[in-house]
Amino acid sequence: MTLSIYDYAALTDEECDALIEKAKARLGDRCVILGHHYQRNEVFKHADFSGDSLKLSKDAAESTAEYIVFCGVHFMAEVADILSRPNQIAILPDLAAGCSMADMANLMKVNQCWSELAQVLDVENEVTPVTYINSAADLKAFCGEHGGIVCTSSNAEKILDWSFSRREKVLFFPDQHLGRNTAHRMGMSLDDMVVWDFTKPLGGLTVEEIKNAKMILWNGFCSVHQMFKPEHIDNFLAQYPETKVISHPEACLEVCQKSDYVGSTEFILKTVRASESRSRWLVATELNLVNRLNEECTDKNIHFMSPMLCMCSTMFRTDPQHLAWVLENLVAGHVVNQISVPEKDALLAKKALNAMLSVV
Ligand code: CIZ
Ligand code: SF4
Repeated sequence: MTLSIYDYAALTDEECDALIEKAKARLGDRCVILGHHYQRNEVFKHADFSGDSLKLSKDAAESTAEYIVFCGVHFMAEVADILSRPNQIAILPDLAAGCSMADMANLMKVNQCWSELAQVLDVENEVTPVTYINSAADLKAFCGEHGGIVCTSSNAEKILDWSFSRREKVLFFPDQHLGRNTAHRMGMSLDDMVVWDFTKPLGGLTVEEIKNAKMILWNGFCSVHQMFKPEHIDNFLAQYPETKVISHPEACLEVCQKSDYVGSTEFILKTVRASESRSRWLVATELNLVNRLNEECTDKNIHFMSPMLCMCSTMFRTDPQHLAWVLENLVAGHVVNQISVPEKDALLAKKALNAMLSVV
C-alpha cells in the first residue's frame, strides 16, 4: 500500500533524517537526490548533488539512477524528466513547489503574443523566442517549435548572442529583469527594449515601438528578487563603504547597476568563496543560499541585502517530511509525485534545451 504523506506530517525533522538516511542506503545507486541552492538546510544536506538549475539539469542528464528526486521546484523536475532516459523517473517531493515567476507566462498568453506580433512582423524570420529555464515545459516546447532556445542565469549572455546571430529580435520570457540586465550588460540601449504587457492588446505597445525594438521583454518577475532595492545598497554602503555588492540578475536594473558583480547563484558562490579573507559582501539572492554561504565562509562578513527576510516560499515547501515520504515509498516499490512531461511537449522542449546545451 502506498504510504500517505499524512503519516509523515507529525514526524520531527530528526525522525525524518533517520528515515531518509535509511531509505537512501536501501535504494543505493537506484536513486539520486538533487538539491537546488535555494533549498533549506534540512533538505539540502541530503542531496547527492547540489547546484543551480543548469548544473542540476546536466547532472540529471548524466545520471544513470532509476529515480531522480528533485529537491527544487516544478520546472526543474520537468527538465530532469525531459533530459533523462525514458526508463528514468523524475520525482518532485511536494507537487505544490512551483515558481511564481514561471507561472507569469503560459502557453495561451505566449501564443497570443506570438500571433499579435505576427500582425506586425515576420515573426518566424525576425524573432527568436528565448525562455528562461524558469518556465513550464510547454513554453520550452514553444521555443523548440519556433527556432528558439532556453537560457539560465549563468548562460543568458551566450544564449542572447546565439539568438541575435540568427534573427534580429528576441522575445524573452518570463523574466523581464534577466532579459533587460543581460542585454544591457551586452551593450544594448534601454531604448531598444520594450516590455510586453500580456494583459493588454498588442502588449500595450504601438506598431512602431514593436518594429523598432530589438528585445521584447515579457513583464514577469521574481517575487523574491524584486524585494531588493537600490536604497538597500545605499544605506548599507553608508555604514560599511568597503563592502562589495553582488546581485542575481533577477533583481531589477537599478540594483544590478549599483552592484560590483552580477551573476547566477553558481557565480555568486564562486566569487564570494574566492574573495579575500575578511572581505564584506552584500548579497542579493535567496535567503537560504546567503545564510549557508555565511555559515561556510567564517572568515568573511556576508550580509543579506534586504532588511526584510525574503525567501522563496515555494522552494521552502520541500521539507524532510516530504523527502522521507517519497523515498520510503520508493523503497516500498511505489512511485509518488512523478513528474512526466507529455511526449509531444518533451520532444520539442528537448530541442530547445539541447540547443542551449550545445551553446554552453
Ligand atoms: O538557474 C537557477 O538555478 C536559478 C533559479 C537561479 C540561479 O541563478 O542559479
Ligand atoms: Fe521562482 Fe523566484 Fe523562487 Fe526562483 S526564487 S524559484 S524565480 S519564485
